[in-house]
Amino acid sequence: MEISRDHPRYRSLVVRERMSELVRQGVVAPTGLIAHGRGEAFDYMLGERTTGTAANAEKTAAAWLLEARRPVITVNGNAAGLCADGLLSLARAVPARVEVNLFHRSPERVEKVVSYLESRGGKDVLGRVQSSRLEGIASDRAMCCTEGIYEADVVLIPLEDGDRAGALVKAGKTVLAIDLNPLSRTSLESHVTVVDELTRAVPSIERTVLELKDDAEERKRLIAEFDNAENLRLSREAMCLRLKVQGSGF
Ligand code: PTJ
Repeated sequence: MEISRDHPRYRSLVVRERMSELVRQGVVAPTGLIAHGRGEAFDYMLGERTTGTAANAEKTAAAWLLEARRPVITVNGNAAGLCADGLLSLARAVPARVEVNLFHRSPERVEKVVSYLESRGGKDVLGRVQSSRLEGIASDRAMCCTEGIYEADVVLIPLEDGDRAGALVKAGKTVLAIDLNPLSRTSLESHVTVVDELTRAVPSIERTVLELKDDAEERKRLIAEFDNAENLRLSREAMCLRLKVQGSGF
């Protein structure tokens, strides 16, 4: 579909077209479009901007990634479709392993998402061979890579489902989520929830990774002072304010 650059929602329409095309290619799950629409609605309520609260969560996530012994970034179809280059760049900056882990899991789709990341320059992307299981999930979604999620101490989960976020927490991992819905189980269960749109959050986390590389003191301060319940409360408050003061662009 031809999209006019003058359209006020140009970027959103372009992203929707790309996600639809990636559904046709089998990278994004059909229901990934529903998840994307839910994300768009929450982002609208945020004013499609990174709040101060989200910026602080992004800094804290960067600090955790740098403090980790074995950091892993998980990637599903939506995350790959929206932000493959950004996530691979962040993984190189930390450095962290990248593991494809899907909600709608089939060997064919895992292969498609891994290959898609490789076509964008991803090296050593994990996911094809998943021989370990996360405790607490009955289905195949418990499967993960031994040298990836299973042995990770810190896991960044963009757009994760609640069951797996909870299982990762129970498994003793420090869980960093990127999720525009401050009410989701993933948001509530994670240690650090970045309530921001993925394509804004990931470059912001990477910028802080570069800034904090040689600043262990600031990393420790960010981690010690972070309170996820308060972070989520402030994120909900930002949405309420936006709804009350419609169109103010505050
Ligand atoms: O590729 P698969 O098979 O692993 O499936 C991926 C999806 C996303 C379909 C699957 O994990 C799923 O159903 O997720 P949920 O439970 O719908 O959760 C997705 C969360 O991400 C929701 O809370 C959305 O609000 C949020 N979200 C959607 N788009 C974005 C987002 N958060 C940040 N940035 C976005 N662009």
